[in-house]
Amino acid sequence: MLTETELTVVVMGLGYIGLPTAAVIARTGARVLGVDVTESVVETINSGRVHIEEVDLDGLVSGVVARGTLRASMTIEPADVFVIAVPTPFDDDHAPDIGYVLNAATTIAPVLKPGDTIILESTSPVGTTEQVRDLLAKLRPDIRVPGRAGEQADIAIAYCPERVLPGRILVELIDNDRVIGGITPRCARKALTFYRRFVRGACVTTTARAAEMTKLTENAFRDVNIAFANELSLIADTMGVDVWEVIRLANRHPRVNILQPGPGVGGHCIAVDPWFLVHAAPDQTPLIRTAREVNDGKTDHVIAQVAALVESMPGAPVACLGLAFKANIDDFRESPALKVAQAVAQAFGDRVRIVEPYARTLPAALAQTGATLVDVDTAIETCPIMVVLVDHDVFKSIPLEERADKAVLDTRGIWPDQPRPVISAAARSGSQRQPG
Ligand code: SAJ
Repeated sequence: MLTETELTVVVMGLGYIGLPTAAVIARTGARVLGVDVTESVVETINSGRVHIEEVDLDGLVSGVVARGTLRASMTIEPADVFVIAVPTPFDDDHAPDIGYVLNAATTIAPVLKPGDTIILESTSPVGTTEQVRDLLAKLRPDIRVPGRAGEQADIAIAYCPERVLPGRILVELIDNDRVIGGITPRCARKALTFYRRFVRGACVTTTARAAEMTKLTENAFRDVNIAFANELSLIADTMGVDVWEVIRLANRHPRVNILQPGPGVGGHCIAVDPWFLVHAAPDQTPLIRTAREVNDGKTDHVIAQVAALVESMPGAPVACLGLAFKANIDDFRESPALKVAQAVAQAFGDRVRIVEPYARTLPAALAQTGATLVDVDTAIETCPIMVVLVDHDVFKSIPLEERADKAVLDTRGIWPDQPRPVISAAARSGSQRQPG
């Protein structure tokens, strides 16, 4: 039996999931090698630093690198367990691209040996783990893969989706329950033994296909429920009712729990994963597809609302509060706030002041428009129009007396005491033309 220090683990992909996962496993005493295709990422980690912002990750990584239990490299090495945590983007037709997963499997193949375990964590279309198995079987005909040679397989292959929330990754990696889907039950049990080293939550085993669909289901569930809230916000705007008050009141019902409307859904998960289901079963997914369209449409609606408000006050500077895809993080991927700020800046140029405490400089495309990055106090002093795009704590803390005389469009409902903006019905409903 392996002792704590003898287990060797390779984590493929050192991004938002791979790096925290590698560091948490290294903390258990296992010897972990993180493999990434980007040289600067490898160098940064080997010097004990991090290339992404996540609460407490810097301290953890510097500790495990200093102890020698975590190293990074661009080159694969043999190991007992291989964890694949690479991106699975989609193309323009919303077709999932599992190329990075298959590349990772191709990289692992030459160093595989009997007894090894391969675990896919990347969000993946149903059937991907079997495709990994088939690819490994082709590349290494000398090794018996599971599900083909029955329980006589030489290696174990499983799917175990990550489900951690950015901003709470290190806590949720330990505390969340894990769904572990094996190509065979024996594969699932092998992977379960591995997760038991660092997971405090329950570890539940199933098939690889069920685990793959479970992950997609979780994020589609959230997307559909946010779409409901966003649709409510459009109805409430049309009727001149405060949507956040309606939701607060409706949620007093014991079986109602409505989520929050916003400027759209961002991040690299919830705005992406439901398409994997739509792509796989287009005729069975009218609800999931419509939810995606409602959430993307909400961003366009907000852009039109902001344009109408800014046009109604000629020459007045406008502050866009926030660029991140959600509160209190520095992640701008697929951010609706960024999309709104970009469109508004494109239309109104140097009238636009951006406030983003999590950015040191503006993204290049925004800077080109003439928009400037300012701090929150400057925005309050200089901008009669304020648009809340992200519910960062620092924005929530602005008291009414500092914004009472502003024309405010609050897409996140952080200032319930704000007097309603003096904007036309057309602007409320976002029915004016798009800017630009
Ligand atoms: N949002 C709303 N209204 C809400 C809740 C969220 O508009 O009531 C927006 C956010 O502002 C953001 C987007 O939705 O733009 C997504 O944010 P999120 O906090 O809902 O989720 P993510 O993308 O940070 O993380 C999700 C999580 N999945 C679920 O909650 C089902 C996380 O557990 C997953 O690990 C992660 O996706 C992932 O990697 O798949």
